Amino acid sequence: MRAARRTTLTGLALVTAAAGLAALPPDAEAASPAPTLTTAAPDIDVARVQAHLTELNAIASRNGGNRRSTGQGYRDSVAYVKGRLQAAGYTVTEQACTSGCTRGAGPNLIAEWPYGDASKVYMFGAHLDGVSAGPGINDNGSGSATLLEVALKLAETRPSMAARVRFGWWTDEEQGLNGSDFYVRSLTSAQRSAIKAYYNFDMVASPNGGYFINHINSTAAAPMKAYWDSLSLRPEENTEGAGRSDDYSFEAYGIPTSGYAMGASARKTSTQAAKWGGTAGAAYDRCYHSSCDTTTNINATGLNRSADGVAYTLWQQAVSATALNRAPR
Ligand code: DTR
Ligand code: ZN
Ligand code: ZN
Repeated sequence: MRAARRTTLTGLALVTAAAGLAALPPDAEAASPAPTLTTAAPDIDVARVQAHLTELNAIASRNGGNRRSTGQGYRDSVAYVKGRLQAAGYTVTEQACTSGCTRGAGPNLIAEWPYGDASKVYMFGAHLDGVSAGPGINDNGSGSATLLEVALKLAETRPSMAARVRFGWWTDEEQGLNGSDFYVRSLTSAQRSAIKAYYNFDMVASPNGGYFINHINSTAAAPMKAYWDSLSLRPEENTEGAGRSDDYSFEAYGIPTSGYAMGASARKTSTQAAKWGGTAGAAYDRCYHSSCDTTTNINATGLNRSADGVAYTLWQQAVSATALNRAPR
């Protein structure tokens, strides 16, 4: 769903590739229109993100009520995300976590959009596992479903790429950031230095949430912040989540990181309630790590603003206005 007031940024970003077009007389252009290239980020339909959440909730229900990394609920979550990506044309890799993970944990899932300069990789990640207590829909179906829908939108849009985009869905985060740590540890130093930024999405639809950005004043965070600033959301630093999610695995190796979050068990201050609405003195997510973290534990407005900002950031970092490096249609 298109958020109000996003026209400012899309208007600025809309670029028609003029190369070759300017020399043509208007009638020749009309007779044989060159393909219009645009760098404007697409709108992400929040209803489609919510449909993925409904699937993840159903997967938990069929598997003892959770999607913990060692259970069938996690393996079915991997199969769901993988199947949707493959149907859209991605080559998807399951990476077994062979050290540092809980015994029996399922794999990480990695998908790269294989166009653009391979020496510049922008990664977008979310943990796909949950805790044992419940279905894990805000934590972290929200981040997982957001990335799935953005990846599908990228494959559908097929823009010209300046850089590579790689998506990661991590296993065993809830037991200590283990899947993402294994992934980064397994890369060569050359592969690590090719990653120009890693963006993390963990709890992006908290019902009483706020608008938090990891390393909000960093270069990597600039497009994330620009998008939420364009909606006048006045985002703040994600202090509650610092060092507590998979971005930390990348940060530990010196890779620039950022991401969105809407908050966990910490309580909203009165200042925050005054600027964002919601209930002062109550947790951002009262169902954090509980059985009530179901599809009803989702703030659709926050989810929509997060998903559109992920797409905006991806397009800013990796999409090009030239006709190069474009997937065939
Ligand atoms: N999502 C949590 C980690 C966490 C704790 N507080 C915050 C705040 C904002 C984002 C994430 C977190 C977990 O995976 O348990
Ligand atoms: Zn989480
Ligand atoms: Zn958690």
